[in-house]
Amino acid sequence: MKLLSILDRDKNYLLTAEEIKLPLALAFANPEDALASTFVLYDSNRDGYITRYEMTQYNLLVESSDKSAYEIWKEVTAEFYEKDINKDNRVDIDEFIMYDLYDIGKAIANSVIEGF
Ligand SMILES: [Ca+2]
Ligand SMILES: [Ca+2]
Repeated sequence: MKLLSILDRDKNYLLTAEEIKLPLALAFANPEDALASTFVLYDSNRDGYITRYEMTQYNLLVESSDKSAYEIWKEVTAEFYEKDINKDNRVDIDEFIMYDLYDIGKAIANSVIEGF
């Protein structure tokens, strides 16, 4: 799961002012810290790398239950290969941050942000 999908509660790939105000204020203050705290949610054995297995475990926990484990596995595989920039079969914190910041940047550019 991407940070964007946590912020974008109605899942329309646009962030409204209400959706982003608090988390984004925090993220602007320290985007790397905000993402680093997401990273440790995935890295269950705390070795500093997210494996495809760890990402699958996490998504099985947080995804809605109407998806089969196989569907989640397929989604994770696609997301994992996008995130694993140097193709060493694990995602480190730099790869994780780069991927999410790019995504959030796009969403902000797409959004009409009132009062921000
Ligand atoms: Ca790990
Ligand atoms: Ca990697």
